[in-house]
Amino acid sequence: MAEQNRLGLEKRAYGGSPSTLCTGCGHDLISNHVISACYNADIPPHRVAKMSGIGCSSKIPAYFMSGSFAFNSMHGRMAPIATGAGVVQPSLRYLGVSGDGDTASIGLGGFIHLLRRNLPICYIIADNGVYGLTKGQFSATAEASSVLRTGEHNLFESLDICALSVEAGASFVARAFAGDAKQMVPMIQAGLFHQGTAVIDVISPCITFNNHDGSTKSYSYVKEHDVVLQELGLILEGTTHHIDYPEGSTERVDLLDGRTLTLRKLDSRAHNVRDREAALRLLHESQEAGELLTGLIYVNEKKPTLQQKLALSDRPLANLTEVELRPPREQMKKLLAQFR
Ligand SMILES: Cc1ncc(C[n+]2csc(CCOP(=O)(O)OP(=O)(O)O)c2C)c(N)n1
Ligand code: SF4
Ligand SMILES: [Mg+2]
Repeated sequence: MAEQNRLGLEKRAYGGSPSTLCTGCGHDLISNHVISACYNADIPPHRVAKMSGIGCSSKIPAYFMSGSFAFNSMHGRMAPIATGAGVVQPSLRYLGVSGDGDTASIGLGGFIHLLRRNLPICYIIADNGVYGLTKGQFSATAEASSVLRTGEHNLFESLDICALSVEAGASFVARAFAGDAKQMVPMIQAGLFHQGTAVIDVISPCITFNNHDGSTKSYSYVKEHDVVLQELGLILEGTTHHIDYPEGSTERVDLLDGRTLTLRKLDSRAHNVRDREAALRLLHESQEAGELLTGLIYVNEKKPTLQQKLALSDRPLANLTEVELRPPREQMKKLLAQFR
């Protein structure tokens, strides 16, 4: 019999439709990592809502967990639609997949406000530096030094999604490489169990339009420049875990439902993941040095979520009765008095 997780589900219960992306596209690796992350962390597929926008990247949710809720929205509109869904149905676990074009160009306004509000969602950006679906134009995350396959040079400075997210008040900011399963699986799990918006900027090479010399988002460029900050691990609720790392080299991040993310520092810089200023400095310095830094860059476990700020019920709006929804008589009187 095939192996099962603690819910009694086989891994194939976490699969989706066959991919229609180009063979070798980094986005297909992301789908595989999501499947492993959710299967290993015993997440019931029917309690997940998959959100996306438009782009090759926004097709990713079709390739995992067919049994989940899903909303494939308009280009750049994943953030506001997820916010609406999260407010009326807070009991689902939200998993959003967007592209660098979808998030950092047309959807930038909505993205920034999602971060300010801290909606609980694992927000993956499949970042390939181009608009893959519309045949490979530069996106806003392409480095100024980038050259297209056609020889066209990028005219503009790049926008760093991680630095922007830290600046905008995101409570979890990470960067990863789609080709690194060891890093991606616990990172997605942590993003799903983080209490707030978890931004994961995943460098995901576009094999067709941006995998040549001159690209800073090709498989070979990432492998040469990747500087991994930490080795990540996830401790599940109810499991005992022995950490045999040397004293002081490990940090823990508290997540929902008794889960913990462990970070074993690999980089010689003693980066404190809870220091916002240091996170920005680190990103700026590493960019200057030509490094591609991956790992957990910033976390704030204490930032209240949108639901907490608005004191919303954790039950879906549709399940609340008329009596529960009606304001109390005294409140109603006070409200009406304001209009007299
Ligand atoms: C309102 C609107 N404007 C433009 C487009 C055309 N369009 C479709 S996908 C896309 C960019 C996709 O790039 P990205 O989000 O980086 O995804 P990728 O295909 O690279 O994974 C654009 C401009 C559209 N569908 N809708
Ligand atoms: S065009 Fe690029 S991003 Fe789109 S499926 Fe092909 S390789 Fe992937
Ligand atoms: Mg793209």
